[in-house]
Amino acid sequence: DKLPEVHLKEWKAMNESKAETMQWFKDSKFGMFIHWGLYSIPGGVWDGQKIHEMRRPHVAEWIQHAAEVPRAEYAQLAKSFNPIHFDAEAIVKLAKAAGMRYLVITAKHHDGFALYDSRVSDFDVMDATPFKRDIIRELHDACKKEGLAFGVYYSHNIDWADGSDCRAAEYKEKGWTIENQNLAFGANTWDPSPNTFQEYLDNKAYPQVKELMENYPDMKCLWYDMPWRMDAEQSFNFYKIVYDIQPQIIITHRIGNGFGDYTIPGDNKIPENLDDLKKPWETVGTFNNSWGFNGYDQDWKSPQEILFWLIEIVSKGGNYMLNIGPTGLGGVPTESVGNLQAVGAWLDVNGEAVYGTSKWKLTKEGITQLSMGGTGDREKRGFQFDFTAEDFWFTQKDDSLYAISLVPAKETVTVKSFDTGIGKVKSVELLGHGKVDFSQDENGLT
Ligand code: JFZ
Repeated sequence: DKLPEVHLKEWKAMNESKAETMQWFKDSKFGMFIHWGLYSIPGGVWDGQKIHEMRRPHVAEWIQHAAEVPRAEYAQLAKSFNPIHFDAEAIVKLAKAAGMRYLVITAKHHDGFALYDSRVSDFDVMDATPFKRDIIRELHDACKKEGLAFGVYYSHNIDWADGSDCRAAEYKEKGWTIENQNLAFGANTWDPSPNTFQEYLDNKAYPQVKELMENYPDMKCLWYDMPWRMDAEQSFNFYKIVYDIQPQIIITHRIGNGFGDYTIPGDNKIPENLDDLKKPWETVGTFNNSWGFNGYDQDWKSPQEILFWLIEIVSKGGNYMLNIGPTGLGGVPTESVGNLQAVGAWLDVNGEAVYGTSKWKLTKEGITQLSMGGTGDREKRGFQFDFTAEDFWFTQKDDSLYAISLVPAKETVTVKSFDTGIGKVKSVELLGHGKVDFSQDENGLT
C-alpha cells in the first residue's frame, strides 16, 4: 500500500503495457504450477527423517532448510540430477488435457539452483548436473508449440546457496530472533554464504532475472515469492528488469512493497472478503500437501475436490493454479495425471461456465461447506464431498448466467437465486446436453 512516491508514476505507466495480459489472465482461470528441482530427489526425506518430523513449513522443497543441510553438501545432489523421464511435451499436453490454460515452473527456488542455462551461476542444470538439458527452454518451447501460456517462478529473496543471510547484525537491530528469522524469513543461518545480500542481488538475482527475460520470450507471468526482506528500491528493480525486456509480463504481488500486478491470497487459500482484493488474484494449490515431490505423501486431492477448489475460486472471480511436483527422475506422479485428466473431462463439457467468466452478485447458493487449509499440514484440510444437486456456484458472461453444480441433476432442480428478480430468463441450457424446459417464478428457476 505504501508505494514510494518516486516510483509511483513510473510504475503506473509500466502498468499500462500489461492490459492485454491482464485480460488474458482474468479469462484463463486454471493453470499448472510446477515445483521441480534438486529437492525432488530426496523427496521430503533427509537422513531417514521425514519433513513432517522436522521444522515447518512441512513442504519437501524446504528440506535443505528443515535439515540444515550445508550448502556444499546440498549441492552434491546436482551430481545425481538426471531426470530421464522428463518430457516437456507430455507435461504440456497433460496441462491442456486438464483444461489448464497456462503453466508456471520454478526456474529457481529457495535452494538457489537454476533449472535453465544460466551464465551467471554454475549452480544450474547445465554446469552442475549430468542431465545438461535446459528444462526451462524445453517447457517454454513445448508451450509455444502447443499453444499454452508460459511463465516462471523465481525466488528473488530467499536463496540458500548465495542469498547471504548473514545479516545477523541487522536482524539483531530489528529485534528478530534466530527463531523467527528461520520461520518467517527462511534465512540460511546454518551455513550462510559469505557475500552480502546486495552482492547476491547484483551478481546473481538481478542478472538471472535479466537472462530469463532475454532468453525466453513471450512469457505471460513472473512469479516472485517471499518478499519479506526486500526494500522498495530492490522490489522496484525486480519489476523494472522484467518490464524493460518483456513489458507485457504480469508480476505477483509477492515481489514486495506493493509493486505486483496480481495478488496471491495465500497458499491453498481462498479469500473470504473479496473487497480487500484490489487486484486480479490467483489461489495456488498443492495436489497433496507439498509443492516439491514428497515420496511418502499420498494425500492426493480427488478430481471432485479439485473441481470444488476451481469452482469456488472462479465463482469469486479468481484463478486457480494447481501444482504438480515431478519426481527426481522427472516423472509426474500417476495420481496427478489421472485426476487431472478427470478434471479435464468435466471442463470439456462445462468449460463455458468457467473460462472468460466473471463473478456474479452472488457467488453460490446452498453451499455451506468451506474447506480451506494451510499448506503442508494434512490435518488442516478436512475436505468432505457432501454437496447435493441443488448446491450451486454462479458465474456470468455477457448476458448469460451460469449455475454450476458438482452433482448430476435429478429430473428437475430449482435454482432459487434465479427468481423473477433477475428478470425474465429467455432460455435455459444444460451444458453438454442442449436446451431444456423450464419455468421461472418468485421461488426460482425450475
Ligand atoms: C512459498 C514457498 O516458500 C514455497 O516453497 C512454495 O514455493 C510456495 C508456492 O510459496 O511459500 C509461501 C509463501 C507465502 C505464503 C505461504 C507460503 N503466504 O503468504 O501465505
